[in-house]
Amino acid sequence: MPENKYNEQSIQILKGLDAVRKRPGMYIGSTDYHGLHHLVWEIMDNAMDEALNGYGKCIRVTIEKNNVICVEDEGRGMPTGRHESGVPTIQVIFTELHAGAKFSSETGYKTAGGLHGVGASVVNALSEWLEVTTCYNGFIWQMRFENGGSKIGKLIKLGPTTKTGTKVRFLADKKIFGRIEYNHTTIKERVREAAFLTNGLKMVLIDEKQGLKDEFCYDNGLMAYIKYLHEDKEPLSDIVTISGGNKKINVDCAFQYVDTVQENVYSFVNHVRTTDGGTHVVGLRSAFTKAFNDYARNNGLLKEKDSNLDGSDIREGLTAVVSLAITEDLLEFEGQTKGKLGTPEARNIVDNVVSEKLSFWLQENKETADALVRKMIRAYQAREAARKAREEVRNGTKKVKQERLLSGKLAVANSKDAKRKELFLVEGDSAGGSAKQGRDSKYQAILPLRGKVLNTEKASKAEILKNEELSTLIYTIGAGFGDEFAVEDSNYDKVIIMTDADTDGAHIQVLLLTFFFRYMRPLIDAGKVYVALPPLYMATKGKEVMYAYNDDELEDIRQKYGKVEIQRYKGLGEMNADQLWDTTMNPETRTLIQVSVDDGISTDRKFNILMGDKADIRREWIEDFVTFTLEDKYQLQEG
Ligand code: TSJ
Repeated sequence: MPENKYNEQSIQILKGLDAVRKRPGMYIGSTDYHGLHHLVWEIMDNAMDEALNGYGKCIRVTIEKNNVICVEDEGRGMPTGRHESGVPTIQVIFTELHAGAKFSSETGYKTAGGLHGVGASVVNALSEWLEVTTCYNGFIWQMRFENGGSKIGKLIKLGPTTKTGTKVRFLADKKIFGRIEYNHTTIKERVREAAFLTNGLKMVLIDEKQGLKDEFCYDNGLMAYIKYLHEDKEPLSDIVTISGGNKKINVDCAFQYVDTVQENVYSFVNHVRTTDGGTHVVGLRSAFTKAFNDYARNNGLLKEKDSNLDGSDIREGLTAVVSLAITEDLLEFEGQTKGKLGTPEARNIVDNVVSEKLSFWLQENKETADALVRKMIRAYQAREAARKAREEVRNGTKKVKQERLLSGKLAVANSKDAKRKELFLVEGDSAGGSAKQGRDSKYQAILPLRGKVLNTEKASKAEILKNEELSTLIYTIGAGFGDEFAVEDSNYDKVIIMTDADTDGAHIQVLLLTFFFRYMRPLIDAGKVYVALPPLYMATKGKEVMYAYNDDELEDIRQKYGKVEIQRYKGLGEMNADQLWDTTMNPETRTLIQVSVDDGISTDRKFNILMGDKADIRREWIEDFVTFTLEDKYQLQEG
């Protein structure tokens, strides 16, 4: 029972927290891995707010041994006075939904609290316990909540201090989240990102479970960010940084061109990623289009008869980070997930700031600028060639398409029901043979892949269409690729990558996932891309046959059955058709790993590293590949 009196207001409050516990998804999106980490982001964002407004130079995040999360800042502390209702303000902040905003200063910058943030009370509602300790006005204060905020402790004055700052520790509720397991890499990337976005702020991550400590602090964060993203890339320009703006909107931008075809524009508003861009990104793009076209014309690289360079050609190989600080009164967000900036003023400010500095930079660096423009003209020509190739294909006869499919030795599924059909991409002809024999031919199609899959991180669209394996894959799925990919046209509900559980198999997985990530991203986002999980061992005892998918399972079988005969599968080809069906393909018994990507920058970087130029870095990553994918990118699901 709460220690405070049960008045009408506290009943209201408990109802609010109860609503959060009843429907957590409404407040944090989901109760899986993402939802759990959302709690950490929420608390971190509050500490970041304080730093963003200039209070405190260090934020420390700790993953404690028992999965308690601790976030500490060196800000002003939290106000310890009483709210007009008579209860401590801190209590209101942690028990009343959406109370946070009311207690922040009106004119300052705001991070997630003002965006899609849900408030500290939601974290409290979803925690077994939460404890806040704050040094404010010369004293240390502490308050503790239990059981989703339903048991409220007293605000206790612990003693005097000369410091200021706030520390929040909480244990997420396993009744809500099931297993409480934080991902070190996910949290580390977020902590690092925070440091990139706030010059001079020291971000520390301590992982007590793994005994790891990381510190990130940058004087020129955006430049360091680009350097980090381009670790293994061949640069075509220096890293350029641009800053400007007015009292209400501050613009920081950094960019660099590298030797690839991808465009990567990462945008932030008040330190929160705007995944869907918005007016600031529109302004940035418009500045690049204008500045490069002006430069190309003024310097005779585009003649009068030539048409302007297209924005998409100008942005090939460009990585840019644009980070805005906007005062609360001008903040506007759009879209379902509120990931898109709507503030109209942001467009012109970014456009003006970037245009001016970019034009100046181009004039000052003519050699680089000329080389970039020549590359853009080549990009335009390549795009034209790819468009022609696509048109030929689209206008081609059925016979041409049929030949393409046959050349890939696709074993089609008989059903026409795209909602139930599955496409297995199988490594090698021999495994392909077993898969064709073992499958359910009504719903399962098999496409064997021979040899190496093309590395699409470096390839142009025209090269992809020329590549037999990938063009067959594109026609088989039947929904186009690249910008024109239309997931609703997919001939299959699941596309399942089935490779051997060895390094070669992992490499083929990476190459295929790179292709899906870069050219059929909506297929991944729709949850239609999977990796099959074949067993590593077959154990037999008399007539009984058992399969183990990892060493732990094998050990379990040994414990349970004593002496068993064990066969280690080196590849899918060693399994006969029945075994392959039973263990890996039968929807009733198989385990599939659904591929999902965090909308993070780190994902992009991983693909860059995996598929980029520097073979030595790549090899290291590939050797780690299985752990990397299981922890960071794949979520296990049955069925
Ligand atoms: F999320 C949270 F509430 F639990 C939380 C808040 C967690 C952490 C780690 C830090 C914080 C936090 C809040 N750090 N610093 C503050 N600052 C204030 O709440 C504050 C202090 C002074 C004034 C003022 O106008 O004097 C205003 C505010 C919002």
